[in-house]
Amino acid sequence: MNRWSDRLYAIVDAETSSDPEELARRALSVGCAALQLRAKTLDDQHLLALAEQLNAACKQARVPFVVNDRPDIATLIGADGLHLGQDDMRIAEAREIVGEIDIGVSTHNLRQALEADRDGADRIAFGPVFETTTKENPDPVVGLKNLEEVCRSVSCPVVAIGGITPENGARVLDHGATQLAVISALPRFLVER
Ligand code: TZP
Ligand code: MG
Repeated sequence: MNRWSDRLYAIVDAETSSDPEELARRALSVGCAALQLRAKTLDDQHLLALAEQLNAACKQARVPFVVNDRPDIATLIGADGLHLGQDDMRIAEAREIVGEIDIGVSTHNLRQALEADRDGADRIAFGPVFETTTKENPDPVVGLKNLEEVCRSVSCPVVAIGGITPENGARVLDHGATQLAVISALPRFLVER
């Protein structure tokens, strides 16, 4: 455990991490509140194998495991959550496939956040809060003021994403985010104390 463990939504990105299994193992051993697998370019066989491995590790650590983009894979492996983007399936359609597991939705402005909340999202991700180089063609930076407004306006938990580091993490939490979703700075959040 460290000071971030209860608030860290660790995203293991198969494209940018040289060893996704090792990174996931480390996140689970130091401590995180949830772990998501993001793999935009892996073929289905490798995605399924990696998702199965991380899901088993998460189950053992009693940490919810979330699959990005793929309701079919989430269902097949028995994941705890599914994460959808603005261009993915709608919540109601995904719900038909995944049943009662948690569904999160990426949002980039107040309108999208309110819509996802109204449509029954179990959590929303809001960002990019700061500049990020991880996402291709990211939406405009939303900043802390907009984050605070969204956190005040929706009823579901808000996970802040985009450019979050150990240096700015406390400020992001102070503006109402429930959790910090982190990709590139994840190893830096995993120092033991
Ligand atoms: N959605 C908004 S920003 C982002 C995603 C997937 C990337 C976040 O990556 P990082 O490296 O933590 O800035
Ligand atoms: Mg997506």
